[in-house]
Amino acid sequence: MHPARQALEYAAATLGFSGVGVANPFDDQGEALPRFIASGMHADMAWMERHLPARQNPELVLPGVRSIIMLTYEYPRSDTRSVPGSIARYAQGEDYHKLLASKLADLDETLQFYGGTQRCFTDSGPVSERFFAARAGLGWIGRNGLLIRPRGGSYCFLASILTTLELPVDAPMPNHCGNCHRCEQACPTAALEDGICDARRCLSFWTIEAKSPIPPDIAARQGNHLYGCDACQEACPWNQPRPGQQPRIDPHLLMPAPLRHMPPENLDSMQEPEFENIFTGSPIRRIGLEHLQRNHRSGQF
Ligand code: B12
Ligand code: SF4
Ligand code: SF4
Repeated sequence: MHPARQALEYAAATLGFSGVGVANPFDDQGEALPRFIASGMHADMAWMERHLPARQNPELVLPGVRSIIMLTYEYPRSDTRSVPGSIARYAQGEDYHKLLASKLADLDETLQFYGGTQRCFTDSGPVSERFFAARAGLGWIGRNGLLIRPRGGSYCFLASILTTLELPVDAPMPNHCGNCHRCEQACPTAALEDGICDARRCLSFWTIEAKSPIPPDIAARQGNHLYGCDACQEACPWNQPRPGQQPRIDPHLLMPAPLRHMPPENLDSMQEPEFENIFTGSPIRRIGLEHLQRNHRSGQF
């Protein structure tokens, strides 16, 4: 094994990453992303338009890039209930951007030792993380648009390291969705079509990213989704618990008791200091109190 790859795998496992793979940054990404943007499926996420050139050409993100290292980091599979409503699994605990940033900085240091220059991201940069994770052999892109791993399903964060080191690439794996369409059937707002999620219909977009009021036709199907949505993952057979497969979950990502047990009336009448108290350090803080209350007023709790 390439010595840098060996060191990387060892360091990544020590830091709690569950998978590592390497892809060629210049693999053809096809037309899915430009089509997504041209048809307006990115809703009002204007930054996606700005990122498009860099997404399609990793050389613009890191001049001299030779490899893209993709990593997975598990998040909880347990239920999503908090008393005020359902919170997507990935957002129940501490903010993963911060949690993973320091681990990625450690991996950057490891690779510097081998002469590499790196840029690291997790959901934070102009990198097609699902595409490269699939190319790096970590899983396949399911009909819900997510990276599915045969031994872990889709409940994981993806992180990427662009490096100037030339590392041997991994082989992609076949798609195992077969004739299953459960994710499409389970989506409350019919947002999935041909493996692409239309953000204009997605509850994750409306409860997290949207700055405007949730439109009535979406709100009518919101159910108890307070922040994010996991319906297209809960339906997936690859996410069902299997005997002998209990991944180690970082305790920082578990839902803290004050959030799990917060009475709903507290949310409706909450003021900024209490919001800061409960949500500092959580990814939910980013949307602010006003939008969390908007989500609570519009759904069916
Ligand atoms: C924008 C965004 C969103 C938006 C838009 C969703 C969407 N339609 O992608 C919103 C806010 C709605 C969202 C929601 C969610 N998101 Co999001 N999101 C992103 C982000 C920042 C960009 C995704 C994007 O560009 N989408 C547009 C599509 C067209 O591009 P793409 O996903 O990269 O797909 C590529 C391939 O599929 C490929 N492709 C597709 N078809 C074909 C066919 C051929 C032939 C070829 C060659 C290529 C190809 O082309 C695309 C470009 O390379 C990524 C992080 C990142 N930088 O990648 C996270 C990310 C995809 N999100 C993530 C998560 C966890 C979620 C949610 C589950 C959160 C939640 N519980 O509420 C939901 C799931 C919704 C869903 N079913 O997709 C994770 C996914 C982890 C995983 N296991 O896959 C990511 C990777 C963040 C991370 N680093 O962990 N998200
Ligand atoms: S996150 Fe929810 S609304 Fe969005 S595509 Fe998946 S099931 Fe549909
Ligand atoms: S629910 Fe079925 S179709 Fe959807 S991603 Fe999972 S296996 Fe694929």
